[in-house]
Amino acid sequence: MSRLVVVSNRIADPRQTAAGGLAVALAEVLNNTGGLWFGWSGKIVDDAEGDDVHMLQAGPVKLATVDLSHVDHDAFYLGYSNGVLWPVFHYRVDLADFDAGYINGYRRVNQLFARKLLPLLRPDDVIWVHDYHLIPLAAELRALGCTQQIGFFLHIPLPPPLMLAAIPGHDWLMRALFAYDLVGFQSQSDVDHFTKYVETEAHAQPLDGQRWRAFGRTVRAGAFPIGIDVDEFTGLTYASEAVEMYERMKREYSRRKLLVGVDRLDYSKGLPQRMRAFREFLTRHPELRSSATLIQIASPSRENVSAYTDLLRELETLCGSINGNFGELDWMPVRYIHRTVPRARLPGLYRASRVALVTPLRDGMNLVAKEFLAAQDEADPGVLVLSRFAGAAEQLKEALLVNPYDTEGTAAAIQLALQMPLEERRDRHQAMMRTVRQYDVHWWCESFLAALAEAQPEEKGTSWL
Ligand code: ADQ
Repeated sequence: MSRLVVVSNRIADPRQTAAGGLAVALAEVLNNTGGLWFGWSGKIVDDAEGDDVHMLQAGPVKLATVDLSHVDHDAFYLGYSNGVLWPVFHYRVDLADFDAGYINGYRRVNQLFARKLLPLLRPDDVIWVHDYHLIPLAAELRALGCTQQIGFFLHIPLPPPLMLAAIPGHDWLMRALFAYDLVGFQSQSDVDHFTKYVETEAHAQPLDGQRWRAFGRTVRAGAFPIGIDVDEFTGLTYASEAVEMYERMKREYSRRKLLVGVDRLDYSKGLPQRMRAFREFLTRHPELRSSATLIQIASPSRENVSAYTDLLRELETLCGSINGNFGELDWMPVRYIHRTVPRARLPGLYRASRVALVTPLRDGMNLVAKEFLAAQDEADPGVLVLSRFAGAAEQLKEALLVNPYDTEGTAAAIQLALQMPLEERRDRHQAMMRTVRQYDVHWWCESFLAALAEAQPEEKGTSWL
């Protein structure tokens, strides 16, 4: 079995349970193959220092990290990755900051990663690169002579070709995908956008519905919807921290139904739209008002990118005005918490909630939707209200699917969810859990790596760039 090398911007120590499902799943494969995980250390240093690789042995897995200089961090991470690619890939061209210097920083860091990773590689390694920060990594590695199999997985959506074309340098970026042997997306609609782009803008030749040829290379592309580790999450649900949380919530809200939202504070998650829909629900259903409370947890995220500060202010204002207008002495409709809740407690909150509001404007997948389902009591499960623009909506068809821009439609779904009879809740939950179990994070890992193994490396030593 070949050794697996995972490359991602941030790495997690697989020995720490707080790391989450993805780290756990990757750690399993890394453990089995005595693998290597390479990424940014999370440290920002003065320019002169930032060139060493830090090695750490975490059980059978090797962790290798590099520091970034302030200049590189600003241009690569805050600039191109989160100021250009993140907004445009989430259909928010209006929020993109197309500073000409960013792309150089982005390329510089990808070159740094390639240069530092190359000496650590063995000839039969299989390399799996993750996410939008590292799209050109394979191209940089190939330029240095790397001939190993390299796969790429995009955790966020891929927008349609015309939206991609708004990015200065989009042709360079998309061409770089052809340095991979396999490119994986979250959903079929992302694959369709890829297909359309490469066929129209790059004049790639479709080979068999799964592979495309351009720039002297063949790339395979497909949808590999990411899942959760159901057993791990169920384990967390019935461990003491989550059970304590569940019991506390049940006690405190014994006369009310809980609605829950758990997100990073990000404009893609549709938080103001969700609050407006909840306000609409409260306006339309005075009879249901004091029987429901929305707990919204929004963990701080990328606070040094300006679009995020604006969002924070908008959300605080909305929550304040809803509570001011609808609250009673003994009841506040919204509890908004701008902090990260420890992962071990979340399942308790999910289990105590009757409804989850997962209403992003655009989302690659959204794992909160799947985690909420996995934490429910099968005999008395809650209801998932899910945006049709989350990748998860392609799989979870039995959710109450909503258009988050449609305030009234979402408000109506909230009312339906709160009043849904037990039998219907059970049927929908059972059907969705079948999917969540079948397409779990292990399936995701195995099916991606199997497809990568099938995508034969070709044109050894092909010149690139
Ligand atoms: P994210 O945008 O971070 O991830 P999501 O999938 O919802 O979105 O969450 C990832 C993890 O973070 C989940 O395990 C969730 O429980 C946890 N989480 C989210 N908000 C939290 C909070 N407030 N407090 C504590 N934990 C929280 C990106 C893409 C997604 C894609 C994932 C995985 O944007 O579309 O599903 O990667 O591929």
